[in-house]
Amino acid sequence: MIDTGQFGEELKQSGFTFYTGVPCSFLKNLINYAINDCEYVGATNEGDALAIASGAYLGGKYPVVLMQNSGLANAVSPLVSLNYTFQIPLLGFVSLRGEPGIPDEPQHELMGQITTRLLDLMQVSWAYLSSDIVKAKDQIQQAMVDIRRNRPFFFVVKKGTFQKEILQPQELKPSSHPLKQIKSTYDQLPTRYEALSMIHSLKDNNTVQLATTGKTGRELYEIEDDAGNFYMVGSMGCISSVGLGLSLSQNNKDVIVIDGDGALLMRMGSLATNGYYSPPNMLHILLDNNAHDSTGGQKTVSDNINFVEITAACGYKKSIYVHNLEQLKTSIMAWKMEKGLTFLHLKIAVGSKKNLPRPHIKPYEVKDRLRKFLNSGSFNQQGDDQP
Ligand SMILES: Cc1ncc(C[n+]2csc(CCOP(=O)(O)OP(=O)(O)O)c2C)c(N)n1
Repeated sequence: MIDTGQFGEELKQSGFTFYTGVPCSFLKNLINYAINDCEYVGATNEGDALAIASGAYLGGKYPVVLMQNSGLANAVSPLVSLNYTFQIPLLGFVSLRGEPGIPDEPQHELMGQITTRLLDLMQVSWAYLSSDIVKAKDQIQQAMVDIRRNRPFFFVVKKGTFQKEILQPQELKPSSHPLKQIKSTYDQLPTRYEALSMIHSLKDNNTVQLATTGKTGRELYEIEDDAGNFYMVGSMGCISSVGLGLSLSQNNKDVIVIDGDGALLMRMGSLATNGYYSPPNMLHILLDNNAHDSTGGQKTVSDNINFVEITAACGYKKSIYVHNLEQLKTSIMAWKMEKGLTFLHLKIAVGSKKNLPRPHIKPYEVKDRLRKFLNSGSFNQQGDDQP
């Protein structure tokens, strides 16, 4: 068995201090180590964990993601369309429940058979983690080869690999009394382009704008391509988790997440994680057209959802319904002064700019440019380029 503390210290030496994931009993000792000795963000879903880790990477960290192999299925979308596409590396640990020949629960049987094939199919490099500490330390260095090439690397972890690590008592975060402002008058329904233009007009050099999948990113690019912008492609629903990882890693930057109703509804569990970790430097703006506009305008169920109540209940410090562009402007300006994790809900019209181009810049170039922008500021040297 591996001495978990010693292995964790080796990871630390290699630059890995930021962990996120969803627990598995096979990994609990490493998770306990991460909670006790490092920064650990407990995600609600393994896909969100990958997005949180990716945000932390943008912010200059080298992240570790922990998950059960059943959760690898939840992680497929960001692995293939975020990490692969943007060339965002991370170190993964996935347990091998249902290992062929070892008795386990029926729900793990098939995933146990296909875990490594699934990684192969996704073109993710992997290795079975040795239970010999000397070999395992060596394996970390081998994994670094892929990480340095901006590719994820996964260790597949068998039962009984890690020695016991006792979970220290954890501090509980008391829930706060959020400020809520609900809908109180009619909506102006600006276009998405008008809303994005307003958001972008208030951007300063200390601000990062993360735009959700589809036409939001494309319209933001059309308004102005900027080193502080990130245009999500694929990985629908992951943008606020990327924002969470980034905000926690770069607390001197203002992080503005621009979401769509379809995307937010797809991964609504992420709101609970955002609210709990509550980075004060994150502003989450929902442009809600009650439609999957980017794919042809099919209706979402957002008209039935009270996002202000939900985000407030999840622990956002302020949740505000904004009825028009003027209120959007004053709310953003107020947030820049007061900070605190804030959610703004704006109803917009369906439709987008005609002949909308796609970004000419490649996703990995957007990522490289953003990392450079984030980590070159004189006030922020948190970024750790060690590996
Ligand atoms: C996992 C996944 N499912 C589906 C899609 C296809 N898709 C791309 S954008 C989009 C609609 C997004 O809707 P919304 O977030 O409301 O933004 P809008 O297009 O209305 O601006 C869909 C379904 C995708 N990229 N990823």
